[in-house]
Amino acid sequence: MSIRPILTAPDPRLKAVSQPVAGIDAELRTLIADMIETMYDADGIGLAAIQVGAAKRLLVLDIDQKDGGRNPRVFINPVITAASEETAVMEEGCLSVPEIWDEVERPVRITLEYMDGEGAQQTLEADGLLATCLQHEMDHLDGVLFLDHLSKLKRSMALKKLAKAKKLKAAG
Ligand code: K2U
Ligand code: ZN
Repeated sequence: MSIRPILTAPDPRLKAVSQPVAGIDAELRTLIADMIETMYDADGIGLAAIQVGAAKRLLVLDIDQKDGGRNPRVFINPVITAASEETAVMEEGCLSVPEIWDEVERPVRITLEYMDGEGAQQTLEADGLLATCLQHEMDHLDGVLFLDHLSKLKRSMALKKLAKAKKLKAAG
């Protein structure tokens, strides 16, 4: 297993629409293991494949990390098949948008169809943090960042802050 570099905005690769996974092979299993290790190393609770430069409809998450316990979950070719009309606002961050946090409104409940890491087709009813995280990661699969849900002004200010931070980091 390896820790892979996480792409950060405004990297144009993050805007790619990821392609369906054709099948579970050794290469995909390595990518999944690397994504899980990379997520934990970055103290994240979710990670989409595009964030490590792989434009595949694949995400991992672990919202159960308590006292060092780990419960990583794998979602291959996930599709949201239903979403509640009821919405809620939650503050979101993103490993690809460092040091920026803001509120995003999303449906509170979703139904998700996906293939799990063992290749079994699953249906999941999610709410709370799991629903928010899944929707955040699903956005990544379509090249959408949580910034894209913000006002033009807030998004512009965030991108300017990110570009400045990247410039300072490059200058050492
Ligand atoms: O996509 C990601 O970068 C993973 C997100 C998952 C998430 C976002 C919003 C709401 C729920 C989950 C990150 O794990 S959010 C937490 C975070 C952000 C920056 C640095 C460390 C942790
Ligand atoms: Zn994210």
